[in-house]
Amino acid sequence: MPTALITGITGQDGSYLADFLLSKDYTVIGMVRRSSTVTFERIKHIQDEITIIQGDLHDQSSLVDVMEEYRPEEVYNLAAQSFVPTSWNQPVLTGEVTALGVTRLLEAIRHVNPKTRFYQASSSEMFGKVREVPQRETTPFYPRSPYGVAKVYAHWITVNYRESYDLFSVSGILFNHESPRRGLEFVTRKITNGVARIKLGLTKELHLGNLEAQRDWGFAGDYVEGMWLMLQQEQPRDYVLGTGQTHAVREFCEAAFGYVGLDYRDYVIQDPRFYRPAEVDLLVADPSKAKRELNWIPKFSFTELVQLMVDADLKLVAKDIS
Ligand code: NAP
Ligand code: F7E
Repeated sequence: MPTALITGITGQDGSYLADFLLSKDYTVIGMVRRSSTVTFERIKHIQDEITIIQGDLHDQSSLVDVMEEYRPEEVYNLAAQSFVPTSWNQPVLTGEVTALGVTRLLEAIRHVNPKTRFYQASSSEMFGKVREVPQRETTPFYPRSPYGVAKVYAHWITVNYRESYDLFSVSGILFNHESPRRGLEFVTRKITNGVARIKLGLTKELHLGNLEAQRDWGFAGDYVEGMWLMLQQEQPRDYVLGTGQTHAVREFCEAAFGYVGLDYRDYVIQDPRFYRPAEVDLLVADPSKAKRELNWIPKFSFTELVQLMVDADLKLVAKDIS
């Protein structure tokens, strides 16, 4: 069976992708960076079925070693400094990992085995101050954060290595995708976890930033299948994945609080601490190329996603206090 290397396996997407590839009988190698405490919360249920190895996108030799030792047929580069606000506080680190890290990995692939198929986790944040609505593969980029800028570099280096060295390297331009495994600082999870804590009496308020920003939110489990499909095509091409629906943060609040019988206006406080130096106001995907060529269609609706996340957080918080 094929071997796949996943960088960022301890993250939200890495864990769902590992679940998915195991279900297809892949040998899964997960690259993790060294840390003083274990960060395997999202993959503890499959820890015995995957091989964990140390490596870091900062470190070229670690990437070459991993490629030489495991010779994967497919590499999914999901590792990144992925939190947009942190990219203003740590812009150089964000560029090192999220942008240059991709070149390091592509170089390792080119030297060790140029037949390796490569997936780059690109982002709708590249569209930023959008030039057209909805956004598709040909929409010009206008990133609005150091994170978005780094992802634009990573996108073009992926395209460039395909065109320069004939690598099978593809860029999946994914719109926001969420789940109960989403990091707690991202707005959807912050809201659903806040709803659970309020409902169960642990707190009375939830501090958020800009409630008017609109995002195209889907379920992460649907999106990892799209990543895999991109690497199974005859030709390497780039694809947008999204639902084609957009909702404001305010609507997410309304749905999440409403689901447990609460009115978000009684609990949500708009707090300037969470405003960004430059905002991405509106994102909505045109995923028609992925539908046409990959037969990829997201299965979860917005309401189902909100409810899935609130239910999971209610369980989690209840367990924590029991
Ligand atoms: P995430 O939960 O933040 O996971 C990021 C992963 O990258 C973690 O496993 C992290 O390891 C790892 N990492 C960070 N720095 C590293 C380094 N220097 N070397 C090796 N690994 C490193 O992100 P996600 O939501 O799963 O997203 C996966 C990828 O898709 C990211 O590249 C993200 O930018 C991109 N993306 C995400 C979305 C979305 O809506 N989720 C949309 C478009 C694109 P630790 O566990 O040690 O921190
Ligand atoms: O913010 C607004 C905030 O941090 C969404 C990453 O996975 O998706 C993600 O980036 C919106 C923004 O995600 C709060 O201003 C309001 O407009 O959940 P987020 P993001 O910045 O869209 C893209 C596609 C990626 O590639 C990234 O890696 O919500 N917002 N109040 C808030 N956001 C946060 N985090 N916290 C608030 O309190």
